[in-house]
Amino acid sequence: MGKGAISKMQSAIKEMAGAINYHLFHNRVRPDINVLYALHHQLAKTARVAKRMKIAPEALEAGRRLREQGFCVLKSTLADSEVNRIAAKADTLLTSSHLNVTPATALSPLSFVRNSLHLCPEIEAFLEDRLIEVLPGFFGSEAQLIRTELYRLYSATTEPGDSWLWHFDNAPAQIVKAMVYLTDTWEHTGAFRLIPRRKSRELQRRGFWDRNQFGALAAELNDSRNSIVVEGKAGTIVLFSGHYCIHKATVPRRDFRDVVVFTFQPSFKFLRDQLQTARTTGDVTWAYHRNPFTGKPMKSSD
Ligand SMILES: O=C(O)CCC(=O)C(=O)O
Repeated sequence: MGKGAISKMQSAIKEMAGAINYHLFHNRVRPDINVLYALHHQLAKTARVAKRMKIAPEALEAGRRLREQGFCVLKSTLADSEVNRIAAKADTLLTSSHLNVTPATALSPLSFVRNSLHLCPEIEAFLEDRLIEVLPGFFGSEAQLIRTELYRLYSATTEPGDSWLWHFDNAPAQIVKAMVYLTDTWEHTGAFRLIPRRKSRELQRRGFWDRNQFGALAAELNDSRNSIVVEGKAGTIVLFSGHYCIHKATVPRRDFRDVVVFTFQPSFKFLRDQLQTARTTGDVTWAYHRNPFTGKPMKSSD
């Protein structure tokens, strides 16, 4: 067999393996990473059961909603004055010329703070507030914080690409995000939009994956009857699965919108105990494609 034929066969095999992986895991993450995540999750759940730890009924209920619909909205129990104090600190940082603040541009009307957990430790109050208690209700195990993002969406004259387009996160099924609004957020001030799990899966089965190629499905993606516009006052927490739910950012028509987004995965250890390390080492800047057992980066896809 000639070299050309061998390389053709190799790419056909690779394509077939990719298709099987997509069919099984509904993402384009490498199969070994998906399998490791599933195994890690099962073991973390077993460890929690073995420790006979109870999960509060309210956390179980939030976990059930998150599993069934792919999202759930929680209200912070922090006092308004406390939420305002955290939001004011975030505002000071986001509008400063600090080295770790990346300013907005015309193509990307978003400013963000790198090392946000370190520079704005006040945001941890949202973890203590609801998330530490609620996440085991979803995972059935402890949770680990793998990424923290603090950013502001500005209004713009054009709708940019990237996160402003309908998309799935190319992440294993075990990863969830918690977006906490730091400003009162309404439809016209850049509310987060999401298509619940069942409809998202239907659109995926019918061909939606690439945010730049929605073709015949554009009308359905943009039909407001299919999506949820998450509105809420500062302190509203949107827990969602970017793996299961198509979602997008929206350019505010007025003002701006500030959020902190925490990304979590299952864990064997208490979240509270891991935070002590995060506080001393600065931000937690994990990407999705890591070995969940060791934390070592793995090539994202082939
Ligand atoms: O900030 C937003 O509204 C969208 C966030 C998003 O697309 C994401 O976290 O994947």
